[in-house]
Amino acid sequence: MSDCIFCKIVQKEIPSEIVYEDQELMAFKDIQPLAPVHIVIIPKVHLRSVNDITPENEPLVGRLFGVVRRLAEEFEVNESGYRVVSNMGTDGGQIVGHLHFHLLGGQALNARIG
Ligand code: DGP
Repeated sequence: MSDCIFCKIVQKEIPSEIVYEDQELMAFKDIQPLAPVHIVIIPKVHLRSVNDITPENEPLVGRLFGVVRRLAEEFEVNESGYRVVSNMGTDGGQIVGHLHFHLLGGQALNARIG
């Protein structure tokens, strides 16, 4: 998608602090961190949100969660705890229309949702 910020990050047209990359997945530090550890994990293929996940790409999303687990270890929040969030649509507060998961940790997070 030519006008998608995260597709531009995938294409390296926009610089980002990449912390993981393989053929299908990428993870980079959020530009507006909400916690000491705030990493965005995405599939490189342009899916708009969780709503776009089909049986065909479920294995990819499963693998993405394996990356989340490894990043939690690498950034040393696996013991203390962390949160994985995917915002969807207007009410979900989604700003960037490319499926992504936030990995947040490094401090006690407010348990309240919304
Ligand atoms: P949301 O769509 O509400 O789940 O949040 C999108 C997140 O993406 C937000 O926390 C900020 C981050 N973000 C937006 N643009 C960029 C960018 O150009 N670079 C990086 N690293 N993060 C970005």
